Amino acid sequence: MTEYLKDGRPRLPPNQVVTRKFPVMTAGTPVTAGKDSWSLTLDGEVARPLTLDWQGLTALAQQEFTVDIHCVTRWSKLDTRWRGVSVQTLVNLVGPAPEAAYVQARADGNYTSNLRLADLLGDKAFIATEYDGKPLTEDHGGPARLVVPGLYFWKSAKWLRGLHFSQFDYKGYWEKLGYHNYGDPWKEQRYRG
Ligand SMILES: Nc1nc2c(c(=O)[nH]1)N[C@H]1C(S)=C(S)[C@@H](COP(=O)(O)O)O[C@H]1N2
Ligand SMILES: [Mo]
Repeated sequence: MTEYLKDGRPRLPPNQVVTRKFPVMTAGTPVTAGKDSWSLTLDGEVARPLTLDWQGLTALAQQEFTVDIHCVTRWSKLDTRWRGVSVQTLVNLVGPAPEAAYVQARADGNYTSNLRLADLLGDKAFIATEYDGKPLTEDHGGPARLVVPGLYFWKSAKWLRGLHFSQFDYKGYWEKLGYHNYGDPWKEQRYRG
Protein backbone atom coordinates (compact mmCIF):
# COMPACT_ATOMS: atom_id res chain seq x y z
CA MET A 1 0.00 0.00 0.00
CA THR A 2 1.27 3.46 -0.80
CA GLU A 3 2.15 5.51 2.25
CA TYR A 4 1.51 9.25 2.27
CA LEU A 5 3.10 12.12 4.12
CA LYS A 6 1.05 14.60 6.18
CA ASP A 7 0.99 17.06 3.29
CA GLY A 8 -0.52 14.43 0.96
CA ARG A 9 2.65 13.57 -0.97
CA PRO A 10 3.41 9.89 -1.38
CA ARG A 11 6.10 8.94 1.11
CA LEU A 12 8.58 8.00 -1.63
CA PRO A 13 9.82 10.53 -4.19
CA PRO A 14 9.32 9.46 -7.82
CA ASN A 15 11.27 6.44 -9.07
CA GLN A 16 12.91 5.64 -5.74
CA VAL A 17 13.04 2.16 -4.19
CA VAL A 18 13.19 1.45 -0.45
CA THR A 19 16.26 -0.34 0.84
CA ARG A 20 16.70 -1.77 4.31
CA LYS A 21 20.46 -1.87 3.89
CA PHE A 22 22.60 1.21 4.25
CA PRO A 23 24.71 1.38 1.08
CA VAL A 24 28.09 3.12 1.29
CA MET A 25 28.58 5.60 -1.55
CA THR A 26 31.99 7.24 -1.68
CA ALA A 27 33.73 8.90 -4.62
CA GLY A 28 37.43 8.26 -4.39
CA THR A 29 39.28 7.34 -1.27
CA PRO A 30 37.99 8.91 1.91
CA VAL A 31 40.50 10.78 4.02
CA THR A 32 39.13 10.74 7.49
CA ALA A 33 40.14 12.57 10.59
CA GLY A 34 39.92 10.93 13.97
CA LYS A 35 38.03 12.81 16.66
CA ASP A 36 41.29 14.18 18.09
CA SER A 37 42.37 15.87 14.87
CA TRP A 38 38.86 16.75 13.64
CA SER A 39 37.57 20.30 13.49
CA LEU A 40 34.72 22.15 11.82
CA THR A 41 35.30 25.62 10.37
CA LEU A 42 32.35 27.97 9.87
CA ASP A 43 33.52 30.92 7.81
CA GLY A 44 32.89 33.20 4.84
CA GLU A 45 30.38 36.03 5.07
CA VAL A 46 29.58 35.66 8.76
CA ALA A 47 29.78 38.04 11.70
CA ARG A 48 31.62 35.61 13.99
CA PRO A 49 33.73 32.97 12.18
CA LEU A 50 34.25 29.90 14.30
CA THR A 51 36.28 26.71 14.38
CA LEU A 52 34.97 23.97 16.63
CA ASP A 53 36.97 20.96 17.73
CA TRP A 54 35.26 17.72 18.73
CA GLN A 55 34.74 18.88 22.29
CA GLY A 56 33.32 22.17 21.03
CA LEU A 57 30.80 20.44 18.77
CA THR A 58 29.65 17.95 21.35
CA ALA A 59 29.25 20.71 23.95
CA LEU A 60 26.50 22.27 21.80
CA ALA A 61 22.84 21.24 22.08
CA GLN A 62 22.38 17.72 20.67
CA GLN A 63 19.11 16.78 18.98
CA GLU A 64 17.54 13.57 17.65
CA PHE A 65 16.41 13.40 14.04
CA THR A 66 14.36 10.67 12.33
CA VAL A 67 14.32 11.27 8.60
CA ASP A 68 13.97 9.60 5.20
CA ILE A 69 17.00 9.81 2.91
CA HIS A 70 17.01 9.56 -0.88
CA CYS A 71 20.05 8.78 -3.01
CA VAL A 72 20.15 9.84 -6.65
CA THR A 73 21.03 6.23 -7.56
CA ARG A 74 17.38 5.47 -6.61
CA TRP A 75 17.61 3.96 -3.16
CA SER A 76 15.71 5.51 -0.28
CA LYS A 77 15.96 4.61 3.35
CA LEU A 78 13.04 5.41 5.63
CA ASP A 79 13.06 6.47 9.29
CA THR A 80 16.82 6.73 9.66
CA ARG A 81 17.70 7.78 13.21
CA TRP A 82 20.49 10.26 13.85
CA ARG A 83 21.81 12.42 16.65
CA GLY A 84 23.78 15.60 16.27
CA VAL A 85 23.77 19.37 16.11
CA SER A 86 21.22 21.28 14.08
CA VAL A 87 22.75 23.57 11.46
CA GLN A 88 20.42 26.23 12.88
CA THR A 89 22.39 26.10 16.14
CA LEU A 90 25.63 26.82 14.24
CA VAL A 91 24.00 29.54 12.15
CA ASN A 92 22.89 31.27 15.35
CA LEU A 93 26.49 31.21 16.59
CA VAL A 94 28.19 32.63 13.48
CA GLY A 95 25.52 35.05 12.20
CA PRO A 96 25.63 34.89 8.38
CA ALA A 97 25.44 38.21 6.53
CA PRO A 98 22.02 38.93 4.99
CA GLU A 99 23.46 38.46 1.48
CA ALA A 100 25.04 35.07 2.29
CA ALA A 101 22.31 32.97 0.66
CA TYR A 102 24.52 29.95 -0.08
CA VAL A 103 26.57 27.46 1.86
CA GLN A 104 29.37 25.28 0.54
CA ALA A 105 29.84 22.11 2.59
CA ARG A 106 33.53 21.17 2.69
CA ALA A 107 34.72 17.70 3.54
CA ASP A 108 37.98 15.83 3.84
CA GLY A 109 39.15 14.38 0.52
CA ASN A 110 38.19 17.52 -1.44
CA TYR A 111 34.49 16.64 -1.47
CA THR A 112 32.16 19.61 -1.55
CA SER A 113 28.46 20.23 -2.09
CA ASN A 114 26.52 23.44 -2.55
CA LEU A 115 23.33 24.34 -0.73
CA ARG A 116 20.97 27.22 -0.19
CA LEU A 117 21.18 28.51 3.36
CA ALA A 118 17.37 28.60 3.52
CA ASP A 119 17.32 24.81 3.04
CA LEU A 120 19.50 24.31 6.12
CA LEU A 121 17.53 26.46 8.57
CA GLY A 122 14.87 25.46 11.08
CA ASP A 123 16.30 21.99 11.81
CA LYS A 124 16.06 20.96 8.13
CA ALA A 125 19.74 19.92 8.25
CA PHE A 126 22.15 18.72 10.89
CA ILE A 127 25.70 17.64 11.63
CA ALA A 128 25.35 13.99 12.60
CA THR A 129 27.72 12.32 15.04
CA GLU A 130 25.55 9.27 15.79
CA TYR A 131 23.55 6.92 13.60
CA ASP A 132 21.01 4.48 15.03
CA GLY A 133 22.22 5.01 18.59
CA LYS A 134 25.92 4.47 17.89
CA PRO A 135 28.82 6.74 16.95
CA LEU A 136 28.75 7.38 13.21
CA THR A 137 31.01 4.82 11.52
CA GLU A 138 33.85 5.98 9.31
CA ASP A 139 32.32 4.58 6.10
CA HIS A 140 29.19 6.69 6.63
CA GLY A 141 31.19 9.84 7.32
CA GLY A 142 32.35 9.56 10.93
CA PRO A 143 33.25 11.31 13.05
CA ALA A 144 30.76 13.87 11.69
CA ARG A 145 28.76 14.38 8.52
CA LEU A 146 26.19 16.76 7.16
CA VAL A 147 22.66 15.39 6.66
CA VAL A 148 20.18 17.31 4.49
CA PRO A 149 17.25 14.91 4.13
CA GLY A 150 15.21 17.24 1.90
CA LEU A 151 17.69 16.93 -0.97
CA TYR A 152 19.32 13.98 -2.74
CA PHE A 153 21.87 12.41 -0.43
CA TRP A 154 24.97 13.53 -2.39
CA LYS A 155 24.42 16.95 -0.78
CA SER A 156 25.03 15.36 2.65
CA ALA A 157 28.82 15.61 2.83
CA LYS A 158 30.53 12.89 4.85
CA TRP A 159 33.67 13.72 6.91
CA LEU A 160 32.44 17.28 7.12
CA ARG A 161 35.09 19.87 7.96
CA GLY A 162 33.52 23.17 7.06
CA LEU A 163 30.52 25.25 6.12
CA HIS A 164 31.41 28.27 4.02
CA PHE A 165 28.72 30.95 3.86
CA SER A 166 28.65 33.13 0.74
CA GLN A 167 26.59 35.29 -1.57
CA PHE A 168 27.96 33.02 -4.35
CA ASP A 169 26.75 29.52 -5.18
CA TYR A 170 29.99 27.58 -5.77
CA LYS A 171 29.27 24.27 -7.45
CA GLY A 172 30.27 21.18 -5.49
CA TYR A 173 32.02 17.95 -6.48
CA TRP A 174 29.08 16.20 -8.18
CA GLU A 175 27.43 19.40 -9.32
CA LYS A 176 30.54 20.22 -11.38
CA LEU A 177 30.34 16.72 -12.90
CA GLY A 178 26.79 17.22 -14.11
CA TYR A 179 24.53 16.48 -11.19
CA HIS A 180 21.65 18.90 -10.77
CA ASN A 181 22.61 22.09 -8.97
CA TYR A 182 19.69 21.88 -6.53
CA GLY A 183 18.77 18.18 -6.26
CA ASP A 184 15.15 18.09 -5.11
CA PRO A 185 14.10 14.40 -5.02
CA TRP A 186 10.41 15.34 -5.26
CA LYS A 187 11.06 17.07 -8.57
CA GLU A 188 13.52 14.36 -9.66
CA GLN A 189 16.31 16.86 -10.13
CA ARG A 190 18.95 14.18 -10.63
CA TYR A 191 21.21 15.42 -13.42
CA ARG A 192 21.53 18.61 -15.39
CA GLY A 193 20.36 19.02 -18.97
N1 LIG B 1 32.91 13.40 1.62
C1 LIG B 1 32.02 12.73 0.88
N2 LIG B 1 30.71 12.88 1.18
C2 LIG B 1 29.78 12.23 0.44
C3 LIG B 1 30.14 11.41 -0.64
C4 LIG B 1 31.53 11.27 -0.93
O1 LIG B 1 31.93 10.59 -1.87
N3 LIG B 1 32.43 11.95 -0.15
N4 LIG B 1 29.17 10.77 -1.38
C5 LIG B 1 27.83 11.36 -1.33
C6 LIG B 1 26.82 10.50 -1.92
S1 LIG B 1 26.73 10.43 -3.62
C7 LIG B 1 25.89 9.85 -1.16
S2 LIG B 1 24.62 8.99 -1.85
C8 LIG B 1 26.02 9.83 0.30
C9 LIG B 1 26.19 8.39 0.74
O2 LIG B 1 26.29 8.31 2.12
P1 LIG B 1 26.47 6.87 2.76
O3 LIG B 1 27.75 6.29 2.22
O4 LIG B 1 26.49 7.08 4.22
O5 LIG B 1 25.28 6.07 2.30
O6 LIG B 1 27.12 10.56 0.79
C10 LIG B 1 27.41 11.74 0.07
N5 LIG B 1 28.48 12.40 0.77
MO1 LIG C 1 24.63 9.32 -4.10
